[in-house]
Amino acid sequence: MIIIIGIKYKLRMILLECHKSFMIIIINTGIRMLKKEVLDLLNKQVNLENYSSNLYLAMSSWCNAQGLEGSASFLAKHSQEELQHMHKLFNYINETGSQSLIHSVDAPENIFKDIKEVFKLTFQHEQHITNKINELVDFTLEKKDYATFNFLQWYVSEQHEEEALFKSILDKIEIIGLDGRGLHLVDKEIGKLVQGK
Ligand code: OFO
Repeated sequence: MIIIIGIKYKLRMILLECHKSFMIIIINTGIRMLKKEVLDLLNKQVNLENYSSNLYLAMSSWCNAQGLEGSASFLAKHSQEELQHMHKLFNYINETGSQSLIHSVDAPENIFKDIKEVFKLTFQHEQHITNKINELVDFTLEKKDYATFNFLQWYVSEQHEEEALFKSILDKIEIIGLDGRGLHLVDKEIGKLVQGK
């Protein structure tokens, strides 16, 4: 007699147990796999987070070349955070038994007009990311993928914080200005954000 339990989802483990004339095959099914359209969008987001990390790293490098150490270390740290965002998505996808796909990413800008342009671009980029996250959230609801919808709430809150952070830096630049010692003061203020001072 053969009893097979659970063949609905991805096969993870097969345990054979022989007992006299009975053979029981237990198949541990793992958890639900993602719908293909949801998976495709999540994979796009993985690569977008990777791009964000590279973009902020390129900005950090530019700041460093200008002697703007505070901004350089702030952006390098933020580049690391973007990698964490990428890995969080990557892990979620793989935990569902689906496969996260890593693609090549476009080269980011490397040359900027001034520090104001750098932070204007970061703010615009974060707004773009927020739109992408919102599209994903909408789509998961439409597809009734409540687990992914729930998972994405972390990104919704994170985007709110990031937009507020980059907007506050832009405000500082506006208030202090970049003339005379302004640039030095701005850079110092941005550097303080690394230690959360
Ligand atoms: Fe800066 O944002 Fe990622 O998600």
